[in-house]
Amino acid sequence: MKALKKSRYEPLTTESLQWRLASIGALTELLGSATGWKVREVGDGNLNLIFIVESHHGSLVIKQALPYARVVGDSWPMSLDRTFFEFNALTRLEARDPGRLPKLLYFDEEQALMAMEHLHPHVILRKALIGDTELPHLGKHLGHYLARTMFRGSDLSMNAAHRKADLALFSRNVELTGITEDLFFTDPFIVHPRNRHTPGLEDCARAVRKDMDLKLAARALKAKFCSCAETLLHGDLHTGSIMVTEVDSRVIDAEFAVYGPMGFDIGSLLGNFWLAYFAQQGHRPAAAAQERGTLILDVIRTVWEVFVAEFSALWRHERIGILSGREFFEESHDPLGSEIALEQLLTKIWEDSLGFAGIEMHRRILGLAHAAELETIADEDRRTACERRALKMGRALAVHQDAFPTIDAVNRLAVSIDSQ
Ligand code: SR1
Ligand code: MG
Repeated sequence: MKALKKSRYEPLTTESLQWRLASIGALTELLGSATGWKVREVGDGNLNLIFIVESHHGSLVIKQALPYARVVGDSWPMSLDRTFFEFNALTRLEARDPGRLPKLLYFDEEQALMAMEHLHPHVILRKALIGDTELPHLGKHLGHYLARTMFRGSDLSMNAAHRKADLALFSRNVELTGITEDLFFTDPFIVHPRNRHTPGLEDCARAVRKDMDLKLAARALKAKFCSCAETLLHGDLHTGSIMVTEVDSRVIDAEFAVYGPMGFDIGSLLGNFWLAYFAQQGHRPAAAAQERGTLILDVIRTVWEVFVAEFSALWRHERIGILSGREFFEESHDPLGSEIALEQLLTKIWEDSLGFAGIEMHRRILGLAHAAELETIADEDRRTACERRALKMGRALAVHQDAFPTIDAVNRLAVSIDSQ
């Protein structure tokens, strides 16, 4: 009989980290001998342990998976495999848009841990959007990131063998993909014990569960997420998965990576920006909320416009994959056909993105995992009012994905709902 291999996995603690990782060269090279390390646990996400380790020589971050979902506790067991998928996603996404993710320093699959660059003085984007941080480069950084990772992880860029091997690898990320399928596309639209919402929204939650058009949209978008393996997604690209300073933007937390439709990452991100927009009235007086809101809408516009420009440039100059279609167009003296194909693809990505954004806005208000931009509004009546407006916008996007010709048209709808 084959003996079962006993895993050496053990969660780290602030006390044990120093001696358990003392002999890892990648760490001592940066931090010096472990006797001089100062360790603190700073994780405030839904899943993992996050330690910052500092010494006189430098600092780094250790991220370790727990065998359960931290946000719920050990009643929700979870496999440790997510670190393996995050490691594989991180290396690929970083190669596709160099410098936009934290540098990886060390990976131990059995301990489900990674050591990474300590991003500082960066803060989580959710916090920056609630506060007053200037973000003049954010839209450009994220537009480039989306275009480069969406394009370069797809059949437009990769050869068949490489693309299919990656598709097979990430299709094993069943557990976390399943969480997205449930939490994103199903729970907010049914009665489920995982759901929670601000008490004043009970009528909205009930109306959502009876809204046939919205549920049809959620089902169709879930089908697209499950079956349209278009590119390697980050898989959880919200404003809590981005760290920023005024000049830098970094994408973190890629453990939900899976092959899926390009619009999923774009829509998740834009949906969270619109949530941050609707939260502003809960955080400051009307004039200041309007000013901060305008800045957020500008970031949204820039993300989309830079995405389109960069994706179009990659289409014209870097289309070397199995699905390039060059044989139909450029190689058949039909350059116009290539431009039309690009236009058609961008329209599909645009409509998908709006649909996914609408669903993300629902699940962050009615589901399990909420958005700090709204959650930190202390006054419950104000929070309820902000969330009602966000849900109205979310429904319009999910149900009428094809009704918005431009990003400005969507932003105009946001302004008009926000002023009601
Ligand atoms: C149990 S995990 C809940 C949520 O946290 C992650 O950040 C994802 O957004 C997931 O849906
Ligand atoms: Mg996360």
